[in-house]
Amino acid sequence: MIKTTKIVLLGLLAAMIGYDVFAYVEPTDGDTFSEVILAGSEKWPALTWAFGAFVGHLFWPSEADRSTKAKFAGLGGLVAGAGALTFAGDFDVHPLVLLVTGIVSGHLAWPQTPKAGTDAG
Ligand SMILES: [Ca+2]
Repeated sequence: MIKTTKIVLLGLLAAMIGYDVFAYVEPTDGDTFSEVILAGSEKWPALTWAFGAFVGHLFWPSEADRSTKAKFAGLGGLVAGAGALTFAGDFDVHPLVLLVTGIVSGHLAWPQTPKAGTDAG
C-alpha cells in the first residue's frame, strides 16, 4: 500500500506541475496555483495559517505519548485560538507570523509519530 500511495502522490504532483505549466503559458493572468493561493491568502489570512499547520503536521513529528499529545493539542488549540483572534481583528499581520503560529499549532495539535528506526523527532 505504501508503494501505491507513493505512486498516487507522484502522479498528483506530476499532474499539478503539468497543469501549472499549462496555466502559466495560456493567456489568462493569475491562474497558476501560486497566484491563486497568494490571492486567496490575501483575502483569507487563515489560509496562510492552515498551510503552516499542514507543514507542522507533515515535517515536525512528535514522539510524545498520547496523554502528552493531548496536552500539546490543548496548547496547539491555544495557539490556534490566538491566531483566530488575530483573524477576527482588523490587524495587518505579516504572513511569517501566520506561518510560524500555524507550524507550531500543526506540531502541537496534529503531529505525526515517527516510525521506529527513523531519526525524526
Ligand atoms: Ca495563464
